[in-house]
Amino acid sequence: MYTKEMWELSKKVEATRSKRLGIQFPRMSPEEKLEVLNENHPDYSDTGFMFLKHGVNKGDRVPCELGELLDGKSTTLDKEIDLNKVAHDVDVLIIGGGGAGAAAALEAHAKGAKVLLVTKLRFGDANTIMAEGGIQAADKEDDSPAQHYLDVLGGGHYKNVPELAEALVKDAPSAIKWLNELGVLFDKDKEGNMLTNHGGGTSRKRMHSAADYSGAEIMRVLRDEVRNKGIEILEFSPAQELILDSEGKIGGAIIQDLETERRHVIKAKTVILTTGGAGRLHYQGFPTSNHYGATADGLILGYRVGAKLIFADTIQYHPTGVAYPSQIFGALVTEKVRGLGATPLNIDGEQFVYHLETRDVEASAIIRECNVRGKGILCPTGGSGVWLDTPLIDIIHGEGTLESKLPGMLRMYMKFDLDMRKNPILVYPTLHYQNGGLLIDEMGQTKIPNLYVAGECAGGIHGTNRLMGNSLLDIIVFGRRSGKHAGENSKNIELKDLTLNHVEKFNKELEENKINSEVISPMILPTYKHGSKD
Ligand code: MEZ
Repeated sequence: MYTKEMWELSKKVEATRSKRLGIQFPRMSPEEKLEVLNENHPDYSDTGFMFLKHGVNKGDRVPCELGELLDGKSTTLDKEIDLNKVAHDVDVLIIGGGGAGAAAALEAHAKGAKVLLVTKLRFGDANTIMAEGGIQAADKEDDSPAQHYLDVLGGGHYKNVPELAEALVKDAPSAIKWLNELGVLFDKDKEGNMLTNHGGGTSRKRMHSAADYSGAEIMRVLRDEVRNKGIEILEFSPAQELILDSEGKIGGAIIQDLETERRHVIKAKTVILTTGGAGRLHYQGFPTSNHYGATADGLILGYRVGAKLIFADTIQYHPTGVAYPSQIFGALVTEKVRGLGATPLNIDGEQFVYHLETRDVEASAIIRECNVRGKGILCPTGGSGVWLDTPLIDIIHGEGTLESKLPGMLRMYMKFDLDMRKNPILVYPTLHYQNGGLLIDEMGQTKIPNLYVAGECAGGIHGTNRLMGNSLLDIIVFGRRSGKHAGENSKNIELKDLTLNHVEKFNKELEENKINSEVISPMILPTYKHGSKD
């Protein structure tokens, strides 16, 4: 519920509405975009980053919180692990239980491989299930993968690895078809045609959705399918370290059972890392839309065996996180809200940015409005935000639209006696996604033989800024590609003796570089202790 003062301020939104209706706010020129990014986006700040002193990315810039974990120590240095005592021996080990892991598991299984999926929380507890707005695919007549490709590159500041962006857009129509046939209930018209929307930076309406719980719907189906196929799953079993064999090929992983705290050796001919993002590291003090387990585990595990990071210093701050009420501070307000026409407004009820700029530009404009121009609305619990004029949705598309297209959003705000259909909501950027990650090729392979990465912990696909709906897409495209390739590849692999020598070598390199950290990594679970910065 708003305070009296906030209700008063919200009247300005109503007062300016008729004047704003039907008028499109101008998009920024390339020069204006560069300026707002340089001066406001957290990625462009001089603070909040450090330079790595060791490993394959020595000299590269990473967020401090990630750097501290990359500088951290492995729990396996105690040498108490007997690598000959193998708990599971599989062809394909998948580490991570979100959409990419599930898609990879299904495809590897279809190749006849023995698959094990381990995940640190429950299967499905991942950013996939929290994704709301949709998944992109150019499968309509007025669209094409080539058009999608141009949007992906434009959004990514032309830094994308071209082959990865190409694979993403080319596989997109078949990814939707696959999901649809598996049973995902996409939004359709009466004739059964898929309904699609715009997202920020898209030149065509190609966002396929399931109301505003698209990720949950996709995860529901994938999780069922993995279980139906009888694929083995170990829950509450985070990976602590990757194992190599004496030839330097991937050989498996050490996992820990969170309940018994016992460690187990998993021997595997191929490993696919699908551990997701890093929002729970709260870079630069930002709140996050991410799930509890998003602590960059895959980046730490991959880096220790020598896999290269790309664009690890580019983070996505979703323009519209909840600024108020504080109980849901940082939660996602899906871009679909703006896709349906809601516009951001300042304290005077004036629009200050086109509502569908790419995410980095949109977020920067909101940060500028609040922190530089002083035109944000102060929240009684701290910080500030801008209005999102959500009543516009029903005004533009007709009564009942918001309720039918954004039921989750409506319910979330109703819990706090705020009706988005009648009242604007307050938003501010929230840490949403890591644009970069471990560098892969078109089949999801890293340079470490038989180590694959898919989903949010992979890097290069989106350049330095991902567009809405291309994450649900990449988990399917690269999950499937890596699962197929690993499943097939595993038939020709013979593992030699397993070893953790690389961990000792890595530790030695830390010591040589005078890095003497007490931090243990991967982090596994974030702490939210009283007095901590998060
Ligand atoms: O791709 C995303 O991050 C997404 C769909 C988010 C959203 O705003 O709903």
